[in-house]
Amino acid sequence: MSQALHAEIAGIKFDDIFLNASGVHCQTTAELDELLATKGTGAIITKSATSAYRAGNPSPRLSKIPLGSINSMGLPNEGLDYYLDYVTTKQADKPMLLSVAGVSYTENLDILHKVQDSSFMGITELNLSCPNVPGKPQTAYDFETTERLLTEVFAFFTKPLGVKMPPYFDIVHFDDMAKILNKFPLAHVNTINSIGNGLWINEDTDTVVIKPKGGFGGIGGALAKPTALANVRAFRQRLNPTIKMIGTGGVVNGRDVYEHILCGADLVSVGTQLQFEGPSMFARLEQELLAIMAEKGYTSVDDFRGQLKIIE
Ligand code: RRO
Repeated sequence: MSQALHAEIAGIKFDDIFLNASGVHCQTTAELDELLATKGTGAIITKSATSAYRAGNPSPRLSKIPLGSINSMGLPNEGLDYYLDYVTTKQADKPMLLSVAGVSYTENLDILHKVQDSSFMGITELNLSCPNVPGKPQTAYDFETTERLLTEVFAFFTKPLGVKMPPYFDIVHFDDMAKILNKFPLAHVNTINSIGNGLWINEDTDTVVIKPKGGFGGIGGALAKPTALANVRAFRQRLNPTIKMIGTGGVVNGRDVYEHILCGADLVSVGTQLQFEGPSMFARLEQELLAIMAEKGYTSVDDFRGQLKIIE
């Protein structure tokens, strides 16, 4: 815990700014327990839950690639009840976020009704950006459906709710999606999910490296950093200040974390690097970030959040 690294979302206080990216080290209660006990995590988030257990796509479904990872996990998870039970019964000294991801429009509504009717009072994050379910496009690339869904959701959902967004690559898309998101009392926007449907080829065998979808999968890790920073920056410039931001994508070291905060992130989540380095990574990132802050004379993340300079 560090007083320099703090954040607040929906009135919930975070004593550190790091958490896992949903999907990494968070499918089982054992993994979640481990993250809760890890020095450096200020919160944890569950694997995105569907209504029922899903085995996910066939393996190999995740591969390390130079400068990152490619995955097509296919939403393997233990089902909503498993994660709801965990976040409502676990005694924790850190906030626990519940990630949910229906594979259809109505499943999203059904899941959120169940969360609304539960005793869970923490932050729910609606994943609008799973790139890997065969035949199911990412909701957040369909702007009309996203607006319709959020309108229906906020008609009944009164608990803190954030959204996980895919990367956008066009300024008009930043403008249009921010206008939609600003219509709702969102607790936070988390950006980015993996860069959908990349392809990596093994040089020795001329073969793809993951089995599902003919080798297509979401790209994460260092390769994703410029896109992640652009999305954090673009949304921070456009979203209502009441909507907090979780920056995700391309974090390997403390400098990457620092840059996410410069672009406007309140919390920073880490996926690919956590997958390959393990939870001890968080203490390292914290040390590296604090060293950068000390060198620059900053005593709190508030001193530089959103303070990216541009060339006039
Ligand atoms: O499970 C996955 O394949 C997956 C999901 Br739900 C997601 O949101 N992002 C990702 O890279 N993989």
